[in-house]
Amino acid sequence: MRPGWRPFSFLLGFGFLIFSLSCAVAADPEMDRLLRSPIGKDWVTNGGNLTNSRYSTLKQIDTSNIHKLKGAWMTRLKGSGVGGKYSFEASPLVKDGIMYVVTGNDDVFALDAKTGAIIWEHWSGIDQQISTVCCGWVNRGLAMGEGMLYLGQLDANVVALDMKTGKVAWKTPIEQWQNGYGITSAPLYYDGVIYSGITGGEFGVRGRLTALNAKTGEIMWRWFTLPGPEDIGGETWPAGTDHAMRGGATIWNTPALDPELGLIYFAVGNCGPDYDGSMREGDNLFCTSIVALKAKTGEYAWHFQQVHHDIWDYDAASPVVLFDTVINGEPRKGIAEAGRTGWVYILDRTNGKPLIGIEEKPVPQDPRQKTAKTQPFPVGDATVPQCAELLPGYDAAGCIFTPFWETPVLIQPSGLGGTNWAPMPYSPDTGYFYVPGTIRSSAFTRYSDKYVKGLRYTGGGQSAPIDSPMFGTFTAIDAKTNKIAWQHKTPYRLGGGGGSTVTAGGLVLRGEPDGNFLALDAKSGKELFRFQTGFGADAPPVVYEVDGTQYIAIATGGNSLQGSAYGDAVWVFSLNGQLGPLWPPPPPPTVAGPTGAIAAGVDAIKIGGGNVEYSFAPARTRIKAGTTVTFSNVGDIPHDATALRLGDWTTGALAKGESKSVTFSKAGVYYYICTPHPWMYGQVIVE
Ligand SMILES: [Cu+2]
Repeated sequence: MRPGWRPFSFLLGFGFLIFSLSCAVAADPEMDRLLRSPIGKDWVTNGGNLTNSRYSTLKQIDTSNIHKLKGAWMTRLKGSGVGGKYSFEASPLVKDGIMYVVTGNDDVFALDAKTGAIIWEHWSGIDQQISTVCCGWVNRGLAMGEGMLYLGQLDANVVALDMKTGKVAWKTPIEQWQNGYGITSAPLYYDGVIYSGITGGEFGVRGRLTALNAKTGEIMWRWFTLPGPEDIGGETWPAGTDHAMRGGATIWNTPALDPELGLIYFAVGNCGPDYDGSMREGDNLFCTSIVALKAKTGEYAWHFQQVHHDIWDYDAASPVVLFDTVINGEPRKGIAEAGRTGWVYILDRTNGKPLIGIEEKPVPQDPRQKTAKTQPFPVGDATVPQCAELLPGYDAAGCIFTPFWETPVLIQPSGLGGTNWAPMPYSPDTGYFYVPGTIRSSAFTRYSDKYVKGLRYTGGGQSAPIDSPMFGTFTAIDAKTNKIAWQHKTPYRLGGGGGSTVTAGGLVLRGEPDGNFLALDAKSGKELFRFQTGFGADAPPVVYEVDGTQYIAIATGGNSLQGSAYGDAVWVFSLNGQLGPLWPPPPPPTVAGPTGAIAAGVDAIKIGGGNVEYSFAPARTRIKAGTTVTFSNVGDIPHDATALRLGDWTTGALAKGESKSVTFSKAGVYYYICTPHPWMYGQVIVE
């Protein structure tokens, strides 16, 4: 042995001792233990535990007795987040008999999980004028630890509340909403750190994961999803330009974390500008990717890109799911994510390599869009159709990865489909993922767009043709093969809101946009239970236990993008519940286009009124030829009215309070949309 090794090894040993001491004093060891454990009595983080698998080990309620389920309680949250501009998608958290839930207005309520009585409430007081909300006012949930609750707000603040009182403990802006940023994802708490994503992919932002000290709110590190020229991935953007600095790549959902591997995982959203790839030649990392970082330091570990050089708004927006499996007799550590492409991407979470197989295949090219030569095609089945039919009035239709330029091209998947923000659970009993999907065609077009800080920057648009069908699928995907085990066609689009949860009692639990809460047999898909909640049921359920009784909870408050009935209710079910169903609310639309009665002779159309924001009122009007119609923005964010077919007119962007008039001289049926919010439809019938 060489001299000099001894003091060196002594120093090493000493360093190790300090390190283990600092590990031993975890800030909240009980919470860390619950987060690492299978999901039991408490539901302590958005995805149930660090895996995001949403698999509850509770089995008092099972396939044999689910038919006896009734409402245990239903509580209205005092009008918080009620209105067409909001979505209620949060997973309630439950710990020690208390439920914590956040609404689309970032308001937080603590409820007695047994009775539904409100214990405290925290009103966010959030600025109602935020003009950079992309896709409805929504908050997907909370995190908890160290006696605090954590939430990300639409104004890009991360906030900590005292769990006992709801009082603000700290508040950290991780960006400014005026620059296009916001937060809609539930944060993740683990080992003294809060991890938060950020939104703004439609506003030319630079996406990032932010790690904050859970005790103080201090920002510890940031990892940018868009690399600088010298960073890993920097070569996938054109040299000498700064397009990467406004390339979107936001994080829409809660990360997962593997404490043994020391890695944090998350899905990254679409590239910006969404539909114009002409100036950003290259694969554009880390848009539409699954990324793994070292959880302590934020150092890059690996990535897998689902769509190269995205021009279709094909986010990876659903939370990543960690699962363990056996393939060819070998135990493997898996990670999976359901994409907007309609595929589930299944990888080895130690290294990011495909676990089952994903092939790079040549795809159609358009040099103007600088399309990638190949795209990844996962082995197995897609959960939604990936080709669009040609419809009257359109020149072109194509399949997934078909490019487009200024002439509209019909493509599937589109809109919120295949799977958007909704979570996908995994059951170790069945070995299935449960995947919600949206089926809809849209016409994609590219136009040139100028980047202005804080304004929309999408470089094109997509809208579903008038009267074209919109519906969904709910699919069990076998994790060993990536093939469909069973599939239901659903009357409404799934995968925007919603999502499901699976239990050791053999049940898959989910809401339906028409207000129904459903329980299915996890193995066969057979529907076992259906209960009308009275409001759009577009949130993923959670499962918990208090005093020996198992409960199932779901937030029912509708969804602005689905058009499901809004409200402010939390429903909780149990086997000894006493409450029956409510009257069904109006169902969401199943074809694209304007809805509602045709107003006679109305020539003043309000945009964004009545707290609905994403609407024209009246949406349909019948007028005489030669009438001048005035469009007025009475909402909070910029809107427009732009011809969809027949004619070529637009009001241009109207800020709050602005109006513009359009004269309709010729008879005909004129459809229009709001270009930043293409799910807003209007119709002028001219006679
Ligand atoms: Cu709009």
